[in-house]
Amino acid sequence: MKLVHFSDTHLGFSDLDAVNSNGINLREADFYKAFSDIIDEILKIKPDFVLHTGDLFHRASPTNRAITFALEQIARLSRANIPLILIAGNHEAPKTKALTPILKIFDSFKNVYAAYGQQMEIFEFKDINFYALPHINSEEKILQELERLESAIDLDKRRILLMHATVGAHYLMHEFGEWVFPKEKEHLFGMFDYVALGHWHGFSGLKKFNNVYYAGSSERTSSSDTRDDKGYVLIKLGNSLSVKHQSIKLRKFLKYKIDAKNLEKEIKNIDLSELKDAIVEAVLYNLDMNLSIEIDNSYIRELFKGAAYVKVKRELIQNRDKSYENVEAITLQDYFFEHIKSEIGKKEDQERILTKAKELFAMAD
Ligand SMILES: [Mn+2]
Repeated sequence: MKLVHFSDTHLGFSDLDAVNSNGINLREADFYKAFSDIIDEILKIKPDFVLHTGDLFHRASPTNRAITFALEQIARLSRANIPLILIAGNHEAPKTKALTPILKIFDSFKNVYAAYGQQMEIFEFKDINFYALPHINSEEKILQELERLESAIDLDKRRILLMHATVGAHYLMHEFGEWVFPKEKEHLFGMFDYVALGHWHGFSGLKKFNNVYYAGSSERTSSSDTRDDKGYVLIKLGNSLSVKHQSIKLRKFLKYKIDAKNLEKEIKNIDLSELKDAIVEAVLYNLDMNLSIEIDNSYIRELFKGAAYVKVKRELIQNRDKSYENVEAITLQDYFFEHIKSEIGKKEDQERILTKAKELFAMAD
């Protein structure tokens, strides 16, 4: 039996101040592409089942574009008669009863089995059962559902558990409403052929068990996520379990550290062929205030021509040995003005910054 497990596709996520040629946020479009790339792969693999372990959508109320896209893509699986088992994650689960869960849109879909109703669902097939535990807001209700799960396990069939949770402190996402799986219930995992987890954005097999896996996300939800293991998991269930992660191709994220005092020389070392369609973070370091004023962001962006987006970050030199005596005695405004005078050499620059600073302090008063 072949299964594909993917997760955390966050449709509707957008980031950075950049749009593509269709006027759609560049990163939002990247997430759609990652999703359709995975669906393309699944249609080639033709697995017996597909699992999605939550955060299909980035929000509980996604945009029309995100909803339309999801419907089109899931319909491709449905038409191919590949059953999809789906659970709600913390991002798409409504926090109040007043809101209809978005995953309800799949109710009338053939071959789609979605658990989103604040309770565990069991989807039964001929030789295999799927125990689908969606994100549940109430901690008390979760524990009840775990009890119900334990007593409902049918040991005569193959068994898959789907959850969107943090298992063990290492996988904490530090997000509002995330669910930490109770340690004293971890023995349950041994009762399943495979435990499909969502929530953590990197592919990961849990060391303590040999059948518990996070599929990871399909794209990067932040520029600090430099992992390349974005894609899906291919599972073979036979006499033993085989789990293999397949990465998909993503837009490149490139980071450059540039010594501002040696700008000309540093620029020459940049490999321009690498840049095409990449998202670039250019960190200018060794900057003093004068130099920072001289180097314009548009100048830096021009240097990385061909990149899809360039973010310029500046690191000013910290002057640690400068100390102000009697700091308490002066106002923040005076303290700041003193700082400007001591840091900016050029008189006219000094005047310009002081004028602007006075204006801003007046506004804040
Ligand atoms: Mn997520």
